[in-house]
Amino acid sequence: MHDVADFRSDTVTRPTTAMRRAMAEAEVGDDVLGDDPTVKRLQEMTADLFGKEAGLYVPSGSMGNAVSLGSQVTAGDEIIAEEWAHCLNFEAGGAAGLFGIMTRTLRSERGAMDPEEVAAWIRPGSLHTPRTALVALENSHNFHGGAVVPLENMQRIRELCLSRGVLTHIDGARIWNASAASGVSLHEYAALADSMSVCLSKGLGAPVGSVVLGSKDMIDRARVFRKRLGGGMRQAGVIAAAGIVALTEMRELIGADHVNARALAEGMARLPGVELDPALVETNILFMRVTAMPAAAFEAALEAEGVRTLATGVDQCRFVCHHDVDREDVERALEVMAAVLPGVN
Ligand code: TLP
Repeated sequence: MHDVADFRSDTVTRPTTAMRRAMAEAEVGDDVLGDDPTVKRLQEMTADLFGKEAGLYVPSGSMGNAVSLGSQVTAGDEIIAEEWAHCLNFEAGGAAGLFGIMTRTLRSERGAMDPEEVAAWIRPGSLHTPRTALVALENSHNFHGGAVVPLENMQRIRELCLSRGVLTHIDGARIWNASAASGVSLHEYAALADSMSVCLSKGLGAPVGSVVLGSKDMIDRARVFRKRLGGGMRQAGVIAAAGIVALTEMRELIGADHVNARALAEGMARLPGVELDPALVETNILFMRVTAMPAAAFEAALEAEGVRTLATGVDQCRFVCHHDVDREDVERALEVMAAVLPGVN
């Protein structure tokens, strides 16, 4: 149990002792000049894990998506993405603001867009219409409650993208969670992507960093965009070392976060004044509706008792399980909720 049970996000995880040790001992060089051995190792390890030609270490998931889009899509071209895609909703408008990218958003069934609808919206470009350059997928899907987008759905979209000359990007910030929950391998997912961004600093617990994956050529272009955005880091081996520990030691622990999230959901579903379907909790994220009080008041009431959540709407909160919350934290959170929700006792 922790002093504060922080369910706001899996981004709040602190580096483990092994990570801090690796950081202290990291061999470093100037990565912008291409000679930080630890960064190189992290990039190669990640690329191998996913069966991709090359990898590029970037400071954040947002930059991972940004360099993937910026290096592959020309201003005025359009991308198709699910309406709640992180890259369009929570990255401060980067696609448009940085690169002049047009966006076409589609509704979905728990993050899985209808391939027929995607096909209908792919446009070759004309005197009047933008050209569709890329389809962006996200798995697991954050704002669909950590839903795992089915492999077959992604495969169908990939096939039609290939047949129409359109690129595919996967925001795999939580691909570890998707893979652990579905049993689909990292290679199988990555085979569907021209570019993919995977985060080390969410479920895997590294303090910072993401890796962009793609062909050698794609990664060379992405490196230019990373530099352009100010993301070229010098002795970055100090942080990349924690990423290596994250990849080697933390992936196998991720299933425990899913078990905790399901237990939290099942406990919450028994409370009055709360609505959610625990059966929909597939990974480490859950969204719940609080009907007994405004979500902001609920968030504040829990905070006062050392339990943190994120109000994501007037009547909605998100809870995320991760390495730094354990089963006791889950039990405590349920007790605190029972105490603050009116009508329980
Ligand atoms: N998500 C954060 C917030 O921005 C909402 C969170 O707490 O979940 N892709 C996906 C699917 C993400 O969930 C996030 C972060 C990112 C990209 C961006 O990663 P960072 O925060 O490293 O820029």
